[in-house]
Amino acid sequence: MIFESVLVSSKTKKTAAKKVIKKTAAKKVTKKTAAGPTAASKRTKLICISHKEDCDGISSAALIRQAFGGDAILVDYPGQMEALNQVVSDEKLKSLFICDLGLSKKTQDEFVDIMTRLRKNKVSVTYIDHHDIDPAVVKALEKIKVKVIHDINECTTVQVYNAYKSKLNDHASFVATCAAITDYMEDRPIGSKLLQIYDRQFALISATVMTYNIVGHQREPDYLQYLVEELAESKFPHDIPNTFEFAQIQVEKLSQMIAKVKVGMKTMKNLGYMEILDAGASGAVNFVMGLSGKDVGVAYKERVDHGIYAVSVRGSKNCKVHLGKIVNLLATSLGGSGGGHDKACGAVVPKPKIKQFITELNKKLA
Ligand SMILES: [Mn+2]
Repeated sequence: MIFESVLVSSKTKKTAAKKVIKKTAAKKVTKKTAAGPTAASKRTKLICISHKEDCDGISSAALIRQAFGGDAILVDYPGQMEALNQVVSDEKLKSLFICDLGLSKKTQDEFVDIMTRLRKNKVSVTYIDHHDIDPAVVKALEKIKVKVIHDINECTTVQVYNAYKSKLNDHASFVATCAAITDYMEDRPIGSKLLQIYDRQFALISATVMTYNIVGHQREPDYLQYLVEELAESKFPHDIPNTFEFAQIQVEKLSQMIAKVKVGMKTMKNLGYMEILDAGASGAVNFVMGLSGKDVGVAYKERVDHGIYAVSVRGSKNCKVHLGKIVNLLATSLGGSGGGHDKACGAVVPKPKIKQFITELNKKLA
């Protein structure tokens, strides 16, 4: 869902970036960009770099595309900086949007550096996000005239919708509603107003089917691009071929996961935990929390070639601590990294430290 700092092979990442660059180059001029003969600069390209792992990231990219045209580059957290470093040397780049990609202590300085280079080249940059951010970073970005749209109380797509309503059609409010649901933010001031426009059950099933299609196609960058285009063209999820059939396959896999968690989950005083062998940790973690009866669930999966565990952590409504902050400090102290929201976060932990990570986390929850 949210700050899943891990995942997806660099192979997939590179393919995604390459393909988008090619596509963009072939198009030459981005939609709706006035590039008359009088234009002083040869910069014409508009790019949106957005989060590829959930409905909020994909939907943000779709609404930016509907409002401004241009192309999307879809990335996960590890691929974020690589994509930014790639666009910074693109001499055609005129305008850049960065959506739903939170920053961490580890990435924020490099991020500001890259933004500074873009601004020196007169590239217009808009950063739209809802993840916790260091106020000093916002200051630094505003100083170099990066437009920052940031509200921790609304998901990114809702903020995109709110900022560019006049350039969007009516259906965009539905795209934003689904994104808000997926990010557990449909109860926020703007999000809840948008949800009221639609039948709740209709919005829920649409958001859920979209989410299963996004999660199940993480290794197919062309399909994710296709989803961005279809949403930008105001298609409902059920009007995109085979989405409901695909969602059915995903729910079958999830029901098998419930059975596996019941057997494999272990508990400590303050948390439930489980190593996941054959699926993503983020798909299992809610079950680990729920079925353990504890207020915190931890699921982790080994990335064999990286010597690390990709860890997902979830807290229940009763969980009173800020898991993102605790996990950030703990993972960093063990030579890894991590962070995220109060009740949903992720981490990368060196393989030999995973047991220590769980025991220490259990202690900090006391
Ligand atoms: Mn989001």
